[in-house]
Amino acid sequence: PRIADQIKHFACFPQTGVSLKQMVLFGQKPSTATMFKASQFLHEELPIRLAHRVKELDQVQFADMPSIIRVKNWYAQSFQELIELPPPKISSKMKEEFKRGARKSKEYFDNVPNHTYPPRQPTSQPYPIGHRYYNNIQHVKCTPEMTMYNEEMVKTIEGIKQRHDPVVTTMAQGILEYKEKTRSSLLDTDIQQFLDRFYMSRIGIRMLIGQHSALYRGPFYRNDYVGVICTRTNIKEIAMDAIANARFICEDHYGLFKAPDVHMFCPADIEFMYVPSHLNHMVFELLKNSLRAVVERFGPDYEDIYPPIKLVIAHGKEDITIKISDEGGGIPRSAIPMVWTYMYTTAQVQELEPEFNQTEFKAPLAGFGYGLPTSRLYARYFGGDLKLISMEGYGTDAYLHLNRLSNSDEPLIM
Ligand code: W6P
Repeated sequence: PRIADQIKHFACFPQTGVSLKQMVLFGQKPSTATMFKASQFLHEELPIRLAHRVKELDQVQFADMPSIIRVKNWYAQSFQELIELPPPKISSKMKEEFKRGARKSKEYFDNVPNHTYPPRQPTSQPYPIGHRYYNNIQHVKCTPEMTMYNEEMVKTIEGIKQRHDPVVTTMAQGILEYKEKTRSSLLDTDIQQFLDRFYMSRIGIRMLIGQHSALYRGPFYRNDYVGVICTRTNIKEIAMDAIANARFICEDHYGLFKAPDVHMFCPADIEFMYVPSHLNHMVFELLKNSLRAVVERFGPDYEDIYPPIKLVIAHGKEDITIKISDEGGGIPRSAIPMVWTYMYTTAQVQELEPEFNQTEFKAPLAGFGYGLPTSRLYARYFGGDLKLISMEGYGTDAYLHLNRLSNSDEPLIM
C-alpha cells in the first residue's frame, strides 16, 4: 500500500558509493559526533539501496517464486524499519555546536602543517593520493540526542544485517524453484547479471553496516583497525591461515591422512589496507577448489605424491596479486563460464549435499559452490578481480588481483 509507494520514491534516487579509503579516513577517529554524521548518512543511504533491490526483485523474471518473494519481503521490512525510525531532532543549539565545531576544527587544522584544502565530505569522490583529510566535526561536543540516535540506528541496522543472513541460501532456493518450473538455460545472462548486481549490492550494504557497527562497538585496543578494515593486513599470515583451514577441510572431507601440500612463495611480509575477512574468504575458497581438483584427479591413495599447489604472492605498485596454481587436470575452456554461474552451481550443490545447511551456505568442498562467483564479487568490490586460466589435461591457475591504492569507487552499477 503506502510502503510500496515510498519504495518507488526512494528507488528514484541514485545510490552513493563509498570507497575503502573514504571509510578509513572517516572512521579514523570515531567520536559521538562523527558517528552521528555516519548514522545520518546511513539513514538516508540504506533505504535508497534497499528500495533499488526491491524494485529489481519485482522486475526479474523469477519474481513470483516463493523464495524470491520471501527475500523481497525482508528487504521491504528493513526499508520500512529505517524510514520509520525517527530522525534526530536538530535543535538550534545543536546547529550552533556544529558550526562552532567546524570553526574550531578549521583553526586546529590551519595550525597543523601539511593539510591540503579544500576539505571534502565523506561521501564525495575519493581523495587524491597525498591529500590529507580532516572532517569538520572533530570538535563538536556530543549531546544526549546524538547519543540516543546513534544507539537506535546501530540497533536497527544490526537487526537488519541479521535478518538478511539467509538471503543467499534463500535466493539459491528461489533459483532452483524457477529452474524446476521452466527448465531454462543454465547460462542465462540476464539472470547472471541480475544476481551479480544483487550480491554485489548485498556485499556493499553489509560492509556499510558492519563498518558502522564495528566503529560504534569496538574493540578499540587495536591501532591497526578502522572498524572492520585493517590498515596493515598481512597477506602472508592470512594465506597461511587459509592454507591450514582448507587442507584440514580437505583431509576431513576425503578422509585423507595428508592433504596435498601448498607451497607458498611470498617475497616478504606485505601489509596493505583491506578487510581481512574478505581476503580470507577468497583465498580459502580458491584453495578448496584446487585441493579438490588435485585429490579428485589422483585419487585418495596418492597421499604423499600429490603434486603440490603453488601459491605466489606478487607485490606491485598498483596491485597485489595472488596466484594459486594446481595440477588438478584443469577444466575445458568451454566450461570456464560455468564456474561463474549461479544457475549451474545450485544444481551441483544440491546433488552433492542434498540436505545442505539452510542458513550456512558453506558445504565443504561441494561442487563449484557460490564460492567462486561471490569471491570474484568480493575482489571487485574494492577494485580488484579474480581470473581463472586453465590448461585442460594439466591444471588451473587462479589470479586474485587486489587493488593496492584502494581508492576505487564502490561498484554499485556493474
Ligand atoms: C580446478 C577448478 C578450479 C576452480 C577454481 C580454482 C582452482 C581450480 N582448479 O580444477
